[in-house]
Order: sequence, then structure tokens, then C-alpha cells
Amino acid sequence: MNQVRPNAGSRGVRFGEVAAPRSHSFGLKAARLFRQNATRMRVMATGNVSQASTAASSENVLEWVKQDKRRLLHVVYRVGDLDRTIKFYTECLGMKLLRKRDIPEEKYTNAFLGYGPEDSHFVIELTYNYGVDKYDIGSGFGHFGIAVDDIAKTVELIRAKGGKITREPGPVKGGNTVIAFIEDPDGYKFELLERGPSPEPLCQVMLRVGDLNRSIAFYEKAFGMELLRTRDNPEYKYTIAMLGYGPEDKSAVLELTYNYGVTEYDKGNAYAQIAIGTDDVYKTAEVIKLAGVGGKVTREPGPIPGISTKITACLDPDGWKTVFVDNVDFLKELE
Ligand SMILES: N[C@@H](CCC(=O)N[C@@H](CS)C(=O)NCC(=O)O)C(=O)O
Ligand SMILES: [Co+2]
Repeated sequence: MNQVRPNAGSRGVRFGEVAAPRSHSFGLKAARLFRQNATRMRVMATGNVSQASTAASSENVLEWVKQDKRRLLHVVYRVGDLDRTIKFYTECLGMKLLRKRDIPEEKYTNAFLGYGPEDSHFVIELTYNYGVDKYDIGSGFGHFGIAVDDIAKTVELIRAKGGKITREPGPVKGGNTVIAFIEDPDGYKFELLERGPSPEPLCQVMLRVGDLNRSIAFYEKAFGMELLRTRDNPEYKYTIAMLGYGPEDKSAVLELTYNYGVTEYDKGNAYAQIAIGTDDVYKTAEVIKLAGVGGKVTREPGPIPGISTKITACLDPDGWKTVFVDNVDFLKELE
């Protein structure tokens, strides 16, 4: 496993250190919070114990995140015609339609598709907003990865069904994995990756980021993800980092791509977010705030009015959104 942090040095984020000082004020503020909390804990250790547990020291909560029961639940994005996309994903990509829900008061419909039940698989949540038939995908979103065991066969099937092949099967430039790219009816790219049979065929979400070390620090510290590997491809001037809550061959991962010299992307309005399960949305939000690695909580933790599922939402340092969903509440929603 390659644990080298590409392009370290100038930013040099090392773990065990307090902050990654992109923004100095944030870094210093976080450092101060750490110390304040540590002091408060020592004071409380001799006094009010119940207060100590509510104030939960930053050290504890930053450790907790690594033990939390986390999993990528689904990726959410908008499409212009739900039936058209359902047809393409079921007929060409071999997904199953798992559920559909219409929210007429809010004028939208969701459809969930994937390769297995939602309680154990990473799936796709499509959003159709009444009357909106086109979205801008932007330049920041990359692709979804799908593991297939016979890429030639899959590509031929997609071609036969009238699907768009944007890159024919062959070894990835600068590597060995046989890949192909296809486009769905809205223009979302899917990378097909030839692998043996996989328990989690929907295996990657690729997003482009402006500073890979900043992103790695964020997803490790604020989200408790593991850096699975990085790969620098100088010939093609990009570096990728794979991050997740489990190994790449068994669970879906986030693939972050840094293109040399590109620090900003247009996010469009099509791709929305990834949802991650957690045992505690309150602690989740606290960790994001205390970690001192950028990003921000955009929705304070608490129940969604009406359905009572507890969530919190945040943006990463590039502005990519994640929603954390309470694990127990999520399973109740599936019943
Ligand atoms: N400039 C690329 C960098 C990422 C990249 O090239 N990824 C590889 C897959 S890991 C790829 O798409 N290769 C294209 C090919 O092999 O044809 C981007 O932003 O998409
Ligand atoms: Co990929």
C-alpha cells in the first residue's frame, strides 16, 4: 500500500499535529479549542462528572470518529427524466430499482437503484424535481465507478441498448486495470472497471479537488476515513487518493482526483451529495467543527421535521456536500 502523501512539503499535514493551517485563523482557533477543552476536562475530572460527559473532550470525540460505525449509504444526484434513467440503469448497468418515493408537497420524486439491498449496499438515490429536465453537471464531478467481471460484454450490451460509450475498454493510461467510460442519459459518466466478482459493484464516486493533502486531512480527521492508497500519475499530471471505511474490493470508496495546478472547479447543479451512516450525528458534527481541517457544518445535527430521522450535513474544503444519517433511524426508514 502506498502511504505517501503526494505534494506534501509545502503544506505538510502530519497527523498527531493539531491543525492543517490552510486558513490560519481557523487553525489557531481549533488549536485554542483543543487546549481549552483539555483544561476544562482536567478541571471537571475533579468536579462535575455529568458536565464532563456533555462537554466531551475534543480528544475523545476525535478518537471516537475512528470507532464510529460508518458506511457510505448512497450518492444523491438529480436527473431530468426518472423513467429514462431507471430504464438505462436496470437494462444496461444491471441495477435493481429498490424503491421509489414521491413527495408532492415538495414537488420531487426519489428513486433508489443499486446492486443489493440498501441496508448493506451503497446505492444511488436519484432526484427528479417536477418540471426540471436538464441540469449542469459542471467540471468538478468526475464519475461513478462500477466493477464488472467482463467489460467487453458489458460495453457491447450498453452499445446494443443505444448507450453512449465515451472510452472503449482498454488498460487505464499509466496503469493496468482495464477500464471503459460510458455516459448515462443525463451525461453522468460511469467508469467501468474490470475486476472479479465484487460484493459492491457500485464501487467509487470520483470528485475533483483543488488540494489533495487538504482533502486527505479533512476526510481522515473530520470524517474518520482511512486513506487506502494514493497514486501519482505525473505523465498525465494528476494524483488520486482513495478514501473510505473499508477496503476497495469490498466497499464503495471516495476517489479524489487532483489535476496539477487546478485549484477550483465548477460544481454545476446536478450532483448533490453522499450520505454516510453514523451512530451519532451530534458527535459527528462536533468532530467536523473541532478537527481544524476546513469544511463547515451547514445543517446542525437533529431530527428532520416530520420524519424524525436525525441528520447533519457539511461541506468539505472544496464545497462537496455530505449528509450524515443516524444508523438506527435509517434502518427504520427502510421498514
Ligand atoms: N484529468 C483526469 C485525471 C483523472 C484520470 O485521468 N483518471 C483516470 C482513471 S483513474 C482516467 O480517467 N483515465 C482515462 C483513460 O485511461 O482513458 C480527470 O480529471 O478526470
Ligand atoms: Co474512478
